[in-house]
Amino acid sequence: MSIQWFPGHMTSARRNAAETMAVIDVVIEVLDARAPEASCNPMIKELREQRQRPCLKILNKADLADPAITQAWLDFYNQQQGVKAVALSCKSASDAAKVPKLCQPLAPHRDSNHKPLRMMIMGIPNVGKSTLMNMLLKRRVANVGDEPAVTKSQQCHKLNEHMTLTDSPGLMWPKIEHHEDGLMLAAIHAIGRNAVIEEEIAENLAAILLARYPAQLAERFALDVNGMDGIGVVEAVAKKRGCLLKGRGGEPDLEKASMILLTEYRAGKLGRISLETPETRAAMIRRAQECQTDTAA
Ligand SMILES: Nc1nc2c(ncn2[C@@H]2O[C@H](COP(=O)(O)OP(=O)(O)OP(=O)(O)O)[C@@H](O)[C@H]2O)c(=O)[nH]1
Ligand SMILES: [Mg+2]
Repeated sequence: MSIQWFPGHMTSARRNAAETMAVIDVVIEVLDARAPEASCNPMIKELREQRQRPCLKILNKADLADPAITQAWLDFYNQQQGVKAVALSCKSASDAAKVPKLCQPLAPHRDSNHKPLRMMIMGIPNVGKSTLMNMLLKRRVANVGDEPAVTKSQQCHKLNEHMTLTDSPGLMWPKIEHHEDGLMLAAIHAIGRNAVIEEEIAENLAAILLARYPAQLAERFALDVNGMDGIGVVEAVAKKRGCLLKGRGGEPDLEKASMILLTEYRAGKLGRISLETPETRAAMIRRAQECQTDTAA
């Protein structure tokens, strides 16, 4: 079943974003460095391009992502017109402090009291937008929390005499085209729990870990992962962590084990792990196109 999550408040959030887009100079798009393209909202691109606004793409939570893969993504984005990309961990004050200086060259005509540089932070839920806002303002103006859709409305603050900053609610889009994207977005916790089946998300995460980070997976859960598949990993985690269904003859509690795998991955306990690379993404798109051609034939 495909994953879709577009709760009601996002319709008004989209409308408000379109209005604010008319009166800002630079979009700060916060992505998740572990799945940068999956976390790129096509609706934000469309709103930005309608108004021809330049964009600073922040690959945030870089502390949780594979550094070599993050570098490959930066090279990918820095070739795009009107885009500057940087990898940061906005939980760190010194990283967040780099943001205004990176935005300034994107709108060189906006640098005075008369013409302040106006920036809007956008992105999908739970990527760290409000964390960045609070860090830059050096006070807690926005609630933050490790769950999607904490922020429900925009707020604008003066950063200094010649800069303003708007935080906005996390935005999804009405139809996620690739099922793999939905699975990755759920794994990084950008999608509400009511819209996903955790076992499916954990199984897919386990399959990615088996393919690309088997040593980290084996070490974290003390497993011999040879010959295992995704669901086999979830079952093995259940056994290792004593997650058994009561009164069912020692049957593994896959739901509980799935949450353990997801929670530990999200917290970085398996190490710095990226879910997609420019190559895996290109292959995924090729597969989808081939599938479409086959269906049309
Ligand atoms: N590891 C890590 N965690 C981060 C980073 N930035 C933010 N977080 C955490 O990510 C979670 C979400 O942060 P928020 O700032 O609330 O995210 P948001 O994008 O405003 O989320 P919504 O308002 O729900 O759209 C919080 O638990 C933050 O502490 C980072 O650079 N690294
Ligand atoms: Mg927020």
